[in-house]
This record gives sequence, structure tokens and C-alpha cells, in this order.
Amino acid sequence: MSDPTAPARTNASLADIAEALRGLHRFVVVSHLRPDGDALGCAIALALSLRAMGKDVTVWNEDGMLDKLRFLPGSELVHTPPARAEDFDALVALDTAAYPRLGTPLKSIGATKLTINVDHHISNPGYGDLSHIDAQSPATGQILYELLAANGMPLDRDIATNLYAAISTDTGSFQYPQTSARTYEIGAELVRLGVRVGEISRELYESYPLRRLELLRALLNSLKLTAERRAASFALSMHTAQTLGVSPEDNEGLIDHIRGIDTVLVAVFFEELPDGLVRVSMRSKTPQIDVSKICGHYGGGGHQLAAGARIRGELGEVEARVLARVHEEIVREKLIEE
Ligand SMILES: [Mn+2]
Repeated sequence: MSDPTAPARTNASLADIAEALRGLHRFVVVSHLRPDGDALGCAIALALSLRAMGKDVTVWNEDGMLDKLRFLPGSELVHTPPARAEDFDALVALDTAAYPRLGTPLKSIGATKLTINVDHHISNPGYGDLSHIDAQSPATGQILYELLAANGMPLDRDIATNLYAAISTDTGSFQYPQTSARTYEIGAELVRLGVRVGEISRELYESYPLRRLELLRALLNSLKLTAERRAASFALSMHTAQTLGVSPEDNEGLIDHIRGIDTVLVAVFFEELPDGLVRVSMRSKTPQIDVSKICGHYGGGGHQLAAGARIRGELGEVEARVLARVHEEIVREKLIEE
């Protein structure tokens, strides 16, 4: 591939991507660092399908497999990248808005003939040789289902379970606005393929370690309501994270607790990182406030209603700066009186 950051000429069809997958043998499947259910579920689902086609498939993620999602069939396929680079026929990037967000696996990938990019982030520039970006899709898992189902690729219960986990987690259990009739149809198809909804929901939503709740308690102690209660935020210092012994995956989804306050339109989570950076996660409840634009201002991105950025600065200072900007947006959209 010539330049991984240059935009693809066209949005490739899923049939084109299926054809490319059929024609090659040795794959490395990667997804974004700090992975979620969509990133890992998709990577495992595609790896299992390609393996069932007799392909040689490697799955790498900078953070490896999340403990929380180890119940997924095929989770043992996910590894952190090795020190020495390996060559592949193709790199398949899933659910990753920006090429550098693939993280350390990029250093372990030597020569490749083709880069395939399948994603649903509106900010994805379409990097790679064959890219298929569908920003209407609520999860990359939904696009992947279409890829497998429409092109006669293997799709068994294990693959379906991974796709179900991908779609369920990225739609907030089939609740977020981009959830469509098609999403429910795919959900039904996956259940017909043998997905055990009760079991998987229990694993996904009712199997958290106690420390996650202890983390929530600490976060709620830092709760701030601003912009006449239209914005809510909380912050996690490295000191608190160390004291509680939390791992990055523990805070996944905690922002929904403050997003769920009736008056709130924008929720923000600030997490102090090493190296003088603050990770900002932002959620909006209205298309009037596009958080991918706000985060884009700080070099981040994502979706209209869910986005993030990494901002250089001290925790309290970044907090004040970002909340001021959120306040401005809320005023500009006349969602409060100024
Ligand atoms: Mn996703």
C-alpha cells in the first residue's frame, strides 16, 4: 500500500471486499486500541469466518483481549502484537476511525499487498486500498454481518455470538438512535443462528467486577453539573485509578450513568493519562450538539453522539477548557438562555 493515510478513491462495495478476501490467504485482523465490544467482536467474527474458509488468520490488538469479553468464542485468537514484524497478504482494519488508532500492531506488520478498512465512524477518512465506511450503521458488527451474509461467507453460532456482542454493545443494547429496523432484523438472524441472548446479556451487562462499582462511587463524588444542568461530567485522576486498582476497561460505559440524567444533553468523562494527557469521552443526547465536532476541535473524533479526544494539559485545566466549550455549544444552539 502506498500511503495509508491518503483517502481511498471510492467506497468499495462489500462484494469487492469479499472477493479480495477470497483471493488472498494470509491475514492480520486489527482493530482500535482501548478496544470495545464492537472492535473485538468484529475482529474475532471475521477471523473465525476466514479460518472456516481455510485462511491463515492472525488477530492483534494493542491491548490484547479484554478480560470482560473473554467469554466470547474464539477470544483466544486475540493477541498483543509480537516484537518482530511479520508479513501478510492483507491487513484488515475494523471499527477504527483513524489509521494510527490501530496502535502498536502497526509496528509488527511487515509487508502487505492490501489494506482493507471496514468501519462506521463518520470521521474515518477511508484509508487503505479497499475501504467501506458506512456511517449510518450503528456498529461495525452490522456491516460485517452484511459482508458475511450477502457473500456466502461462513457464519455459524460462534461467529453470530461475536457479531451480536459487537452490535449489542455499540447500540447500547439496541437503544441508540442509529439502531434501525435492519439492526433488529440482523439481531433476529443472529438469534436464529443460535445466539443465546440471556447468556450473552448476562456476560455483557451483569458480570462486572466490584471494583467497577467502587470506581463509579469515586467518579460520582467528582460529579459536576454545568450549563444549567444541560452538561454533566466527572473525572478520574491517575491517583484514584491506582488507589482503586482499576484497569482501563473498568470505566467502559460508566458515562451512561450521567448521560441518563433527565436534564442532561451532554455528558463528559475526563481521565488523566500518563505523559500529561487527558482522555476525554463525550456523549450527546441530541443531534443539535455534535460531539464529534467538539472532539474534532481537539484532534479527536468519533460519532455525532459519541466521540472522544486526547488532550494535552493538567486534568483540572482540561476539564475547565472543555466544559467551557460545551457550554458555548449549548448556548449557541439556544438550548439554554445566556
Ligand atoms: Mn464501533
